[in-house]
Amino acid sequence: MTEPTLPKRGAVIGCGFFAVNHLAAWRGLPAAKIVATCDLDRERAEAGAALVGGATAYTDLAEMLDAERLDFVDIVTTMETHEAIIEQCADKALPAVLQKPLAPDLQTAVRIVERMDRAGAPLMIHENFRFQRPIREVQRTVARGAIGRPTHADIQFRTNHDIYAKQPYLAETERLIISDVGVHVLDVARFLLGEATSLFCRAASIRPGIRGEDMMTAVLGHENGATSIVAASYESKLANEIFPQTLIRVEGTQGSVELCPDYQMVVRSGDEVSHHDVSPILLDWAEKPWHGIQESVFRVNEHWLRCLAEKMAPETSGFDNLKTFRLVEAAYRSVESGDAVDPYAFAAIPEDPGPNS
Ligand code: NAD
Ligand code: 89V
Repeated sequence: MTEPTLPKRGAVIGCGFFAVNHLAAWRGLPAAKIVATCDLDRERAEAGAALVGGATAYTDLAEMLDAERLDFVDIVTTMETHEAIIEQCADKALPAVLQKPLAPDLQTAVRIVERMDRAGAPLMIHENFRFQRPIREVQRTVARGAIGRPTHADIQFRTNHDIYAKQPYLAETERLIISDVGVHVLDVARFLLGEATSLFCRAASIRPGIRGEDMMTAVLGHENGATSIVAASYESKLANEIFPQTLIRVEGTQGSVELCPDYQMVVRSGDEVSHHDVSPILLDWAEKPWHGIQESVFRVNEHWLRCLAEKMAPETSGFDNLKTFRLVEAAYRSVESGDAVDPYAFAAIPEDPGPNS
């Protein structure tokens, strides 16, 4: 008789604004059990523990890592804390999921990925835009050849939603939209069109009183010959506010696929046009308009558990996300210089040595 598969024992580090979605998503996955939460703020740690039920709340990471028998940790803290937290997890060779952005800069991001690799501990970056159902459907349409060879993509995240209300740190950070949501849409560009060999980016700071840039437009040249326009804005006063939706159009030699407002996808394949409702599932704990992102959190967690069980590299492994993060860094370099940047020439990053390294 095969042994029943015991749930993987996890801990969530960081129980602030977004962690509520991680905790709710873990609660819905029987293959995992969150046995501990940790936050510097005791009230937040205890609220997180209560959300999953039966977990122990800690305010000291070292104490939790010593006291608990864990199979993985899920780190939901802001980027400036990531390297120190990873250091402690790597010392225990603990598999870790780490929220985006991987780090404040590419050098730190490389150190984090290499530290976990040296520890032999799997690392996945919680980069969830590519796990959103509508974006998966666009990618599936392109991948199955419905539009022929991709030639162009337009990927736009434009909003005037008050993101600062729940994430006040965003108003203070020097690197704002390219780091915060540019990392999402640049990852989507890789997901849809593959690696980029050139990048030109412009940015602007529109909203009075914020420190960083809140508008970005990048033009990418991809290895497959396609061009993408990847843009994001937190100061777009549009007639139809669609936060947090990403609008996408991919054109190819045989047609096109468009992700339109309200999760409506239109495909032209040859002379045939079809319409598809690719709305995210509204999970029982989710609420609009965040439900698309919330479902993607569930999908990321599901993927992580499968990777742990099957000992396979996550789709958004640390090594993979370095390729996205290199585009973030290249975008900042391009904004600064006013020139296009070759991401490959601009910075070397380590390749995944593979499972038997
Ligand atoms: P937050 O500041 O609300 O919460 C972070 C929490 O981590 C705080 O409560 C803080 O006390 C705690 N913390 C910091 N250092 C710690 C340590 N060493 N040990 C224990 N606890 C520690 O931040 P947030 O808005 O929840 O964002 C967290 C991360 O999630 C950010 O990187 C953000 O970019 C990301 N995020 C992702 C998405 C998405 O996946 N689409 C959406 C929003 C935010
Ligand atoms: O999804 C995120 O990473 C958030 C955003 C405001 C872009 O939704 O920071």
